[in-house]
Amino acid sequence: MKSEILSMLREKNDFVSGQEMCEHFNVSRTAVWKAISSLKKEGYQIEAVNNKGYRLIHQDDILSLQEISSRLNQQQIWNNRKIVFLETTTSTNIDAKRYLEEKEQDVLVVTNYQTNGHGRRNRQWVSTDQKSLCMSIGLKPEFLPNRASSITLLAAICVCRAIRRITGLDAKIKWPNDIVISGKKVCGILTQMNAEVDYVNWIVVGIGVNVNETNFPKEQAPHATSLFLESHESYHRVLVLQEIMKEFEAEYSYFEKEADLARWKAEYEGYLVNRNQDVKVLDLKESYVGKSLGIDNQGQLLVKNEQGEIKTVFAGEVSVRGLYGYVDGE
Ligand code: BT5
Repeated sequence: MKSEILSMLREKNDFVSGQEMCEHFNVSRTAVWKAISSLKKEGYQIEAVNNKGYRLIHQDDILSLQEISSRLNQQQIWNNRKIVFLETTTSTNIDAKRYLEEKEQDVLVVTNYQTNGHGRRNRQWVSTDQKSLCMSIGLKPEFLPNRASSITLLAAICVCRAIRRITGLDAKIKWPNDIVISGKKVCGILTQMNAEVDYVNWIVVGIGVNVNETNFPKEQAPHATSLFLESHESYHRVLVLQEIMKEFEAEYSYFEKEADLARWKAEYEGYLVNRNQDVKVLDLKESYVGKSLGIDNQGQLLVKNEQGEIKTVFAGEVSVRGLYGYVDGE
């Protein structure tokens, strides 16, 4: 009930009487009072005035199960689906995987602090307690395994839109899975799956966004940035989460029905920071320099090499070294 009370106070943005809450939720005054006290303990500032009721006056950047579920419920996002919130965890991707191995239900895992996050090929993803957004969307999809890599591109579009809408910053995508602002990485996406040849058991889309970080460890500092560092404003991580989920839920319902990424190709290419830029493709077999032209409908990067041939680069198979500021994996 706490999350419903929170939604009500947020929606009204004014005093709500205890009586109104009792009637609305069909509970006693004591139950309302207990829920309000508990919200206060979690850090919400709720004003109580005789004959007027309760009002939410200020909100810090609180990430909690109530906060997440009340925000998502309010917008009819992730309805009736599982949300797991952990104060601290090693990796939300691991938690989501574990959940999907045991249960038949989609899951959203969010944490306040991720201590051992990872990127592709077991690279490290660093997070800061109470400042970073670390979330994993775990799904039991109906599509074939060969479409899984496209989900990363879809998620990148969703994050890009969300960041642009909330901050007004010029967020771009570095193919396939980085969101960058002013040439620095602000978000990374890691998609993992468990599949048979023709069947996906589960898929996890892990998203790490640097939200309110004021600095980064020495190794990341030259190439990493946060929404705060770029805009000099701090943001509620739950708002970033909510906007990403709003986008993801809407787009994923199309994605499940469509055969490829044609619907999103133009938008993705519009955000592509490496478009028409020289890139260095590092393949297992070869390495070459070329111009990145955009993506095909499967989400593969199209690169014109120095001989004028157009090559397709598969997500996850190579790393593309953009020549614009930071270098992947170094
Ligand atoms: C990624 O891998 O960028 C995917 C990151 C996914 C993180 C999320 S958080 C929630 C979920 N749980 C997890 O355990 N993971 C997911 P990749 O493209 O391989 O990039 C990794 C590289 O990014 C590292 O080698 C560093 O150079 C750099 N890096 C690490 N932490 C960073 C940060 N906070 N901001 C910017 N760059 C970072």
